[in-house]
Amino acid sequence: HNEQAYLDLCQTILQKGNEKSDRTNTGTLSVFGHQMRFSLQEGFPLLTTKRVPFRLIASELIWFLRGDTNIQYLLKNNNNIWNEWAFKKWIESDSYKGPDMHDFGNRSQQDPEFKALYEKEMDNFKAKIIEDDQFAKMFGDLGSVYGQQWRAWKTSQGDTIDQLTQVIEAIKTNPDSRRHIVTAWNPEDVPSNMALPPCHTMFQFYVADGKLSCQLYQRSGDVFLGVPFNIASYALLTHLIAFECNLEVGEFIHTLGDTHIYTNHLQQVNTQLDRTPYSLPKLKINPELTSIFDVEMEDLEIIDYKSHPAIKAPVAV
Ligand code: UFP
Repeated sequence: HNEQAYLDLCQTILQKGNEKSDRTNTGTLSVFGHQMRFSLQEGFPLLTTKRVPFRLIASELIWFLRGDTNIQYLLKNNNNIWNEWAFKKWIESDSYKGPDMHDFGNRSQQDPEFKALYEKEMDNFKAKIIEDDQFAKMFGDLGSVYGQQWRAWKTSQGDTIDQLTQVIEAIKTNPDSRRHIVTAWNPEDVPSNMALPPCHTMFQFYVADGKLSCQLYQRSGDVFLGVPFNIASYALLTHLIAFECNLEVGEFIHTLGDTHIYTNHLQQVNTQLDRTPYSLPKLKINPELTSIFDVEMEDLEIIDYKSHPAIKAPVAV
C-alpha cells in the first residue's frame, strides 16, 4: 500500500529523529534526507489515515499553473492557505491604519483577546481583496512565489522564462532528455526579498515505457501538516502534465531534506499511526480539457475517497 511510505516515515522520525530547535521556536524531531515512492497507477496518494482536503490542494495548484500570484483567486475559491503572507504585507504598509498587528501569528496563539481582533482585521482584509480589484492589485500579490517561478521566472536580462511550458514541450519532443527540470530556488532572492524561501526547490520529470514520473526535492518538510498536502499536490501535477503529454502516470518520488515532526504534533502523529489505511481514491480529469493551463476545479474529481477523520494541530509560524 502506497500510504505505508508516509506512515513509515512518521515511525522513522519518532524512533530516530534528532531533537532540533528551529526558526519557529517550537522544537522538532528531525531526520535529514528521506525518500518516498508513490506508484500513481496504484491510486491517488491522498492519505486515508486522516482527511486531507483535496479541494484546497487542487485550487492552489491551479493557481500556480496559471502563473497567478495574487491571493484573490484563492479567496474566490474559499482557499485561505496563503492569507497570512499577504496580510503581513498589508499591515506593514503605510496604507494600513488599523490596530497594531505585528507578530500576529504568535500573539493570536497566546492572547484570546488579540486573536478576536486579528480575526476581525483578517476578515476585513479578505473581503476587501475579493471585492476591490484595485486593492487586490496592491495588497493581494505575493510576488516571487511558485506561480511566478514556474511560469514567469525573471532573468537578469529583464525578460521571463515560462519553465512549465518549456518542460512540457521538451517532454513531448525529447522524452528521454535528462534535463526536464523546473526550479523555484533563486539564490538572488533568498533570503532578503522572501518571506518564505521555496520549500519545493526543484522537480524533474522522467519518461519510460510511456509513463511519466516526477521527483521533487523539498528542502524542508513539516511531516504532519505540510507533507500530506505536498504529496497530493505533486501527484496531481504529475497527472496533469502526463495528461497534457498523452502519457500514462508513473511514480511520484518525494525526496526531502530536513524532514521533521514538530514536538507539538507528536500526539496527533501517534493517533494517526494507530489507524489502518483504506484503499486509495482515484483521480478523474475531464477528458475534454484542452490545455492544463486552463484547468478549473470542475475538471478535477477525486472518486472513492474513504478516510479516517481529520486531525487538528497547530501550525508553526
Ligand atoms: N512546509 C512544508 N510544506 C510546504 C511549505 C512549508 O512542510 O509546502 F510551504 C513547512 C516546512 C517547515 C516550514 O516546517 O513549513 C518552513 O520553515 P523553514 O523555511 O524554516 O524551513
